[in-house]
Amino acid sequence: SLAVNTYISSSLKDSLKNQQLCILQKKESVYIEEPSNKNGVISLIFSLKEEVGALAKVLRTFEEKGINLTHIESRPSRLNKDEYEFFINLEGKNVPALDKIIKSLRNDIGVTVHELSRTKKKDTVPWFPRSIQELDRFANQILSYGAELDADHPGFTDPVYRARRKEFADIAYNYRHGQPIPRVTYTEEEKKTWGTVFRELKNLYPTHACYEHNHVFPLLEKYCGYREDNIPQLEDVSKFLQTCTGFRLRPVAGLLSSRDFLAGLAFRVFHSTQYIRHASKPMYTPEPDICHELLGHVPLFADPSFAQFSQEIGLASLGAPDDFIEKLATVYWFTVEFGLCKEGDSVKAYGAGLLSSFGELQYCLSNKPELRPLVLENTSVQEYNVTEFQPTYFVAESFNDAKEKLRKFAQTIPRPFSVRYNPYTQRIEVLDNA
Ligand code: HBI
Ligand code: NLE
Ligand code: FE
Repeated sequence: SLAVNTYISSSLKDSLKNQQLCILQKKESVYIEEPSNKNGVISLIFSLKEEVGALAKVLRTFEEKGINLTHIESRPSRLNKDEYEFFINLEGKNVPALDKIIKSLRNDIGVTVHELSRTKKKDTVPWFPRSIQELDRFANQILSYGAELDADHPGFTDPVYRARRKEFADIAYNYRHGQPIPRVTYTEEEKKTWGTVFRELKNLYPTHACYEHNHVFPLLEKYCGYREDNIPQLEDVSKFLQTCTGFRLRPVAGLLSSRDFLAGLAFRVFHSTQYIRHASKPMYTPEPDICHELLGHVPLFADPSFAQFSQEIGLASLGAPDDFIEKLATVYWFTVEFGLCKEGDSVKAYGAGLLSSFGELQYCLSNKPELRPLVLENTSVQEYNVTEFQPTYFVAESFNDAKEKLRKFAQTIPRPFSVRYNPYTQRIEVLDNA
């Protein structure tokens, strides 16, 4: 079992850090220790009756089990005049062997052994939420483009837009699990931006979007108020998704770190922005906005198989090492966000970043970008930028092929424990493999 132990502050670094994404609010993260104790130093004190060869006998036990002593001191015992005490340090690489030695010293040779310390290896498992309520901790861990805007953002010099973004950020910061998502009255300008994006995309979907997306879209029009003249409310969409697949939305002020974002998926929670892109650039924005979430992501979360797959990716990410998270986020980027797949003789878009940008949706199926087959060994280490049209896309044999590949990749995670989600308690159960 994993003991919550040390608290070290974490820098929210992941693949997005290369882009000029600054960190708005850093928070201390809790780290838990690895259950095994592979390279720690172990200190023991044992006492022996003064007798020829007594020490040698004990040392031979360590030798036989291949355990290296790094330090030894002796002193006469103060309690028992005819005894000596030995203080030793040894390398704690082979803990099971050591446990056997201590047992044998005590039982077979009759030595008194005091275990002083097992200083733990500094290797730690990153903190991860164990219950759905704990997702509340992510609220103020937003990478750039939260309430503050970077200088190159189209809304940077627009004070009205900036004030509006602050209102949305406050909703997200104050939101707690279980509350209804506050409804927002969108301004005429915001509705106009949505209308443009909605109209342009709706024209492209029949020819450019994958089957699954086109299949669900009419349901969202029927049940969630998806219309050119209406920006749907997150609360209504969240309720709808819960009836389809148990996925729910929670409002977020901006881009989360990959680790936090993926962790939400383990609980079937999708972090969704609520603000809309700046009116001056409807056809493409680098950051997620309500158009991206509702038009790009939501349709697929209503699909049971995609929902299951998304949760598996989330579960695989919990407590995973940083380099694995980076790779997982990269394949997520080239599949869930920017993936293309074959459908009969044609190629279609299933990536949410494509399905929410009428600029990039047209571009990705033009002859301009480079298309490569989806091979995760290559895809997982591909560099990418997050602020412009992608120069390269990876094409899966089918939407299911992409899901299967990413699912297999997620199962390769190096972790000394496994996790499963208990939907009744909405908690993660950790199974110790050590
Ligand atoms: N944060 N709010 C938010 N929305 C996303 O879609 C999102 C994110 N952080 C990272 C991310 N997506 C992915 O591109 C991967 O890094 C996991
Ligand atoms: N470029 C997308 C859009 O304009 O809708 C958003 C991508 C978010 C990762
Ligand atoms: Fe996205």
